[in-house]
Amino acid sequence: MDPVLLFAIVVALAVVIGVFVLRRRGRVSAQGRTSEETRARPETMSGAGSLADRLEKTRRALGGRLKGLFNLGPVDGEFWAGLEEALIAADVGVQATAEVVNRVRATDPGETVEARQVLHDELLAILDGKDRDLHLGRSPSVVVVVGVNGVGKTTSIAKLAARIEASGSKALLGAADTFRAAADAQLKTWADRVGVEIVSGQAGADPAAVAFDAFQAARARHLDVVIVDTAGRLHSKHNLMQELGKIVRVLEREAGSVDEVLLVLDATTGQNGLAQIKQFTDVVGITGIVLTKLDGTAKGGIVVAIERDYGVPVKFIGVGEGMEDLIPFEPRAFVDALLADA
Ligand SMILES: Nc1nc2c(ncn2[C@@H]2O[C@H](COP(=O)(O)OP(=O)(O)OP(=O)(O)O)[C@@H](O)[C@H]2O)c(=O)[nH]1
Ligand SMILES: [Mg+2]
Repeated sequence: MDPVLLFAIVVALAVVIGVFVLRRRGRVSAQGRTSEETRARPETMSGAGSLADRLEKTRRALGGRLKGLFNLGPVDGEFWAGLEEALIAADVGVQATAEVVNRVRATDPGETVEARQVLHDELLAILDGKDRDLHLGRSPSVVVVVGVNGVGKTTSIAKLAARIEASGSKALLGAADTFRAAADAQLKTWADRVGVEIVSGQAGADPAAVAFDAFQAARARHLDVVIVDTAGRLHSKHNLMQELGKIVRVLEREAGSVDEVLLVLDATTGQNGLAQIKQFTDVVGITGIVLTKLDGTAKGGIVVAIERDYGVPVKFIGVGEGMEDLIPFEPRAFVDALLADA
């Protein structure tokens, strides 16, 4: 090839790559100057193992029951009763199960293989079409993470921060759990592992003040997202619930709005955990759910009950204890995984 032409191609490539890198940096560091909404939906990270592997317990329990139904018998009364039982056992919920089974029945499938396909589509129809993006507006945008004790708030925050950093944005963690001993040390350990900054307060300090300080620090350092960890609390603890309202109000006043309030639910608590959605929504508006510990339960069908009965989108699911084990919830992949053994 003509050396001059080769030189021109190399220069053109260098310019294109340079412009791409600069534009990317500009987007990340344009705090406070852009009103354009950025949507942090980092592409699916590949944790170890497939989604179907991580959902093994649910998959085996639900799939095992369904397999018998779909492979053996005819579409008769026993088949419908078995289908209902299998869905309820997977914690799809009584009402959602009745709805799904009625819809499958209404298509009058002649063969079990048809019923399987309709079941797949009906489960997907309940979950599909919801907005699951993490909506991060101006910088620093604010994410507050709430939930009862031990559901996985702190761990999920670390995983979420890792995703945000991997997508090229910068996160800061606010340790507003000043209630539980050593909660800030736990968050600090995670922050060090992820490589993000953390702002914490004295034990017993006003959590709203810590959240405020964290937001101020993120703004001063031109970071993109501040994620605020909060103490686990039961809805019956009136003072703690009021305190949560205060954290959100203070952040709203300071930041203009809180971009996301994520409620963390532990999937292993099954239907019992669902009341938490209403309890927390009554105090702070919930924008999405992080459903943790799906790897440790045979009741993964809970996702269907959450979305049908409460209409709040599950934005992320926790499928393990590692840093990469928080993945965006994708309905099709999820339903495919649920029925993989059926
Ligand atoms: N298997 C599994 N374990 C998880 C998952 N998410 C969190 N955990 C574990 O759940 C336990 C509690 O997690 P934390 O993040 O401390 O929960 P928390 O909600 O912050 O707890 P408090 O601050 O005490 O209310 C830890 O042992 C985590 O490793 C998950 O998706 N799968
Ligand atoms: Mg915690």
